Amino acid sequence: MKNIDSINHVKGKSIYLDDIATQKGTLYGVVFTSKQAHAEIIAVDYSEALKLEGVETIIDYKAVHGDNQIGGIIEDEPLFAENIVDYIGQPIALVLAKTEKIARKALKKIKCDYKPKTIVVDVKEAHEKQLYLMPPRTFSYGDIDNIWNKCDYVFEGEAETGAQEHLYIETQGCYAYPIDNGSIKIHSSTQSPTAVQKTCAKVLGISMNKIEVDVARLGGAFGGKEDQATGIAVMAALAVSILQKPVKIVLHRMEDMQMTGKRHPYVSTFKIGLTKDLKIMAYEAVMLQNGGASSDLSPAIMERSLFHSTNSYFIPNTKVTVYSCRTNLPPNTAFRGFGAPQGAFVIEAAIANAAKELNVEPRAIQEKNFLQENDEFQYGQIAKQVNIQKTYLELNEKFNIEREIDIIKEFNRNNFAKKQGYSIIPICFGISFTKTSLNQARALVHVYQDGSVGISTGAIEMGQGVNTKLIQIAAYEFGIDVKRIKIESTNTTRVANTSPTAASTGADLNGNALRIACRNLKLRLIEKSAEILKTTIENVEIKDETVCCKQKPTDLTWDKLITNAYLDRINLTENGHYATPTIYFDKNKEKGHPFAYHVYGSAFIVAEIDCVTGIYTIQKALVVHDFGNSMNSVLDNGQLEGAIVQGIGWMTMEEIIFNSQGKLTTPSLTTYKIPDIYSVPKIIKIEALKAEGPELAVLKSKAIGEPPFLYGIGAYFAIENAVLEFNKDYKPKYDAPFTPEKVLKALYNK
Ligand code: LUZ
Ligand code: MOS
Repeated sequence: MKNIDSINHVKGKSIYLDDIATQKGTLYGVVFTSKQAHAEIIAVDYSEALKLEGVETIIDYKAVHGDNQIGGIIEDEPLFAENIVDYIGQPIALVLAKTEKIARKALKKIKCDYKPKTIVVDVKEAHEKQLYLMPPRTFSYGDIDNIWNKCDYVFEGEAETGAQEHLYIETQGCYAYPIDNGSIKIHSSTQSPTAVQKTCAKVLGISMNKIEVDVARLGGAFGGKEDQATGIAVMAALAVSILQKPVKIVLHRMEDMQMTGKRHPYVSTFKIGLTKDLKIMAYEAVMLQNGGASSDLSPAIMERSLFHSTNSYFIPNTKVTVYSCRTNLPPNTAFRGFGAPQGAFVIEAAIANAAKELNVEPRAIQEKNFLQENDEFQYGQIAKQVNIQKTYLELNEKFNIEREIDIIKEFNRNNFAKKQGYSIIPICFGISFTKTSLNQARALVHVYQDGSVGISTGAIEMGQGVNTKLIQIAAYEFGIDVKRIKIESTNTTRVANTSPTAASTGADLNGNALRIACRNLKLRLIEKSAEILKTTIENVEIKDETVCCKQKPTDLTWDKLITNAYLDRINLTENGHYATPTIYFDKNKEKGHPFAYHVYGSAFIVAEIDCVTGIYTIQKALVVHDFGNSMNSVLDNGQLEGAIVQGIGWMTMEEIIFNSQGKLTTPSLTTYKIPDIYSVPKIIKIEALKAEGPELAVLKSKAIGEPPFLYGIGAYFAIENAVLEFNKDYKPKYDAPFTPEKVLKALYNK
């Protein structure tokens, strides 16, 4: 089944937030933000701005009647700055005017006096000064202290990964308006409608039932709207509550890039110990996460870095610590992979480093240390249905990797000014929110009198195709055509207390809730069918829109059945609730069983560099991925391809630079480069591993959103290996992104 939105997307007919017809009298909100990265606010003068014709009002923290607080996990983030600003782009006030143009004009007339304070941008400096957003956390396993002297080889090094801009096509935005009796309706471009609802209620000082949040779809999110859509929505709702008029805020691209947080950059040190036969006996790492000015989702991201710090390997002795450092940057936030790519990069760097020192290929180490069935993860979960070795072996077989490598060696022998490099990157990603309580969902299903079906869940469609999967699930459960089913917008009055659509769990959680709702409703329809057909329920099933009795179609069609059921006053509405079974985690011990299952895969990545310019291309990405029993391979392959390209972008060309004053010097697409059609791998080939999917994946179809992002890590090492082909004396730095400038230096430096 194709994505249900694809035709309308291509025609430009799909409705996004900015397409919603606005009501007469709608005011436009533009955010006035800090121009200093760390300062005391001495005075803000709105008087000149307020004089402008068409400016309605300007609100700041003084207008907040509830709590001026939007921090979701830790309450350390004001909606509007009060006396102190902590980063450039931090909201200070909201200008409301009749048009966006007037509001922007007014913005320039606001005067703000600051008294500068010490700015910290660098994560190492923050660590030295012990500026932390929260206490550090450590995962340990085995006996790290007494293992080093038993290792034949021990290597130490550093690894660094940069930030990444989400660059969702649709920028952050919100449209809110008063409805009856002091209630407010909010259209928000958010992954987390309940977070918007709850935080609006808190800031406005009203109850959650007075806030209705509705989301049709997002033009991309990638984690950037898990938490950071909330602030914008709350500003709009606050203005609505004060003015009792509709208010719209849509950020400009450069505003969005300057105001919002990004993927956390990490600076890490590692120590790895191996035996003579390349078994990794010990691994120790300390990771510094640059969290920005407030904690946002950093505690959860820190946690996922720890969970994925050994990637797809079993290492009998480990100790990994993450420090979340407070700096004067916009609060960094969720981004596809959520700390896992950062954690996995460090172990892959450690392996690459050991391999280079020992003069073996990294794959010689990788393949000796793959996680095996019933191994224990360092957090206590026993690994089941482990497919990493299988994907690795199939990668070698299906794509004849030995031959691929021979071709590369041949190429390198025959070329001086061009070199190719390759890498193999295995992945392992745990599926479930690491915070156990978030692993729940609900679905609401109506069968209408004409046999058509309406479904609502808490899932947000952000281009990933979750709505298509949900329709497939309902069609499958009812035994009817997908054309009968409509998926409604995500709305907090229809489905409440939703978890964010995040952690790759959207289809699993909402799909399972939907299955439960459909099955319970279908049970009543089966009972009714049995009664009409004068048989017992075991004999009855619905297939191809027809009730079958003992596997033979009867003349009781779906339409007739629904008419009968309605006239007989049978309840044609059902609500399903799903909570992932078996998962738990004990934070005191840092042990438990946090994930429903894991996703595995292996990729072979080939890079080619031009040794005169430092410019490179990614020639190939060959992948064997563990989809389980994919319920939609078109969508799943699309997610996989997109994730690889986004991962490659993070590892290669996407470079976020803040200067020492905390100013973003790459706030637009002229200075921040993301992969385009020329920079995607020339060849991407994907093979699905033949393996039964786990019970806890919806219809055994494994989660797809984030895991394949980690394949991008392979691009870094492929480029590095190409550099080493040209410059044998190059000392790898494990400093991503590996931009063409860095490659050029690497080619000619000792
Ligand atoms: N969001 C979250 C996530 O709140 N918890 C998670 O574990 C997670 N994992 C990946 C992406 N977003
Ligand atoms: Mo996410 S990084 O699953 O919002």
